[in-house]
Amino acid sequence: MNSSVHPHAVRGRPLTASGLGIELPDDTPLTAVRQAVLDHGVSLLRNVHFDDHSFRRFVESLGDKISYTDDNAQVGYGFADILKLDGTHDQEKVITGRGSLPLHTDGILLGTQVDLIILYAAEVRDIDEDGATVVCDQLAAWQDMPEPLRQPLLDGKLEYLAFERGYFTSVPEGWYPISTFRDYGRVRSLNLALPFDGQAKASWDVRVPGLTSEASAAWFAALEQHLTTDAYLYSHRWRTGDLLIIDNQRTLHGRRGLQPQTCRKLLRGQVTFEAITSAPGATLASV
Ligand SMILES: O=C(O)CCC(=O)C(=O)O
Ligand SMILES: [Fe+2]
Repeated sequence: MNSSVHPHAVRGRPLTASGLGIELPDDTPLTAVRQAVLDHGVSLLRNVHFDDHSFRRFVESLGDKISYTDDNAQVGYGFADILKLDGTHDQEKVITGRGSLPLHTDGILLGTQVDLIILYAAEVRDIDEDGATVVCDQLAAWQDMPEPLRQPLLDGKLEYLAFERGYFTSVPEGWYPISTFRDYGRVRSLNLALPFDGQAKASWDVRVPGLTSEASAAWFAALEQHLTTDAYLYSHRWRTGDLLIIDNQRTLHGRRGLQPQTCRKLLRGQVTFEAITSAPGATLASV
C-alpha cells in the first residue's frame, strides 16, 4: 500500500469504494462535466471560478433549472433558483445553517424531481475536517441491504413532518406519507430522508407507520449505520473553487456540522432532466 495515496478524492479513481464518483483533472472543460456525472454518479472538479451569474448559466447548461417561482415562490426562504448555503448563524435556519443534515434525497418533501444537485464553494475559510458534504452510493447500499432493514422500505411509505416552514412552505402541515421508492424513468431508487439526531434542530422528522416511536427510531438508526458504511460513502471536505455535482437519483447526501469559527459559503443549483437520459453503470434497484 502506498501511504502517500490520499484516502479520498484521487483523480481518475472512484470517490467511494463501491465505485461511485470521479474527480476530474483540473483542465476538464465545463462542457464535459455533465457526461461525467451521468457516467459516474458524482463528479468533482477543483479550482473552478464562478460568480453568481456564471454559476447560474452553468446550472442552466446542465438541464432544466429548478426555479421556485409562481406557486412555489416562497419555497426555500424565497430564493428562486440558486440557494446560498452560507452557514448562517440564524438559529431558525437548518438547511442553510451550521448543523448537520442527515442523509436525504433532494426534492422529497416538496415532491420535486431533482436529477442533479450542483454545489459550488464560493468561499471556504478556516476549515479542515468538518462541514463536509457526504454522499452515499444508495444503489450499492440497497443491493447489500440485509432483509430486515429492507422490509419497512418495501412496505412502500414512510411518514414525514416538515418543521422548517420557511423552507418547506408548500407541504402539508401535519404528518404525511411519502413513497419509499421513486422512478422518474431513469433510475429506480430509494426516496428517503433520515431523521435528525436528538441534539440538532430538525428541518423535518420521519417515522415508520405502525411502529412505536422507539421501534421506528431503532430501525432508522440501523438503516443509517448501513448507509454510512465506509464502502458506500464519500465525504467531501470543501475548498474554495470546488464544484461537486451529485446525481440525486443514484445517491443520498447529507452534511456534517460546521465548527464555530469556520466560513463555508456554497451555492446550490438543482436541475431536472426533461428527456430520459441513460446513466451507464447505474443498476436498477432490485424490487
Ligand atoms: O450544505 C450541504 O452540504 C448540503 C445542503 C443540502 O443538502 C441541500 O441544500 O439540499
Ligand atoms: Fe440536500
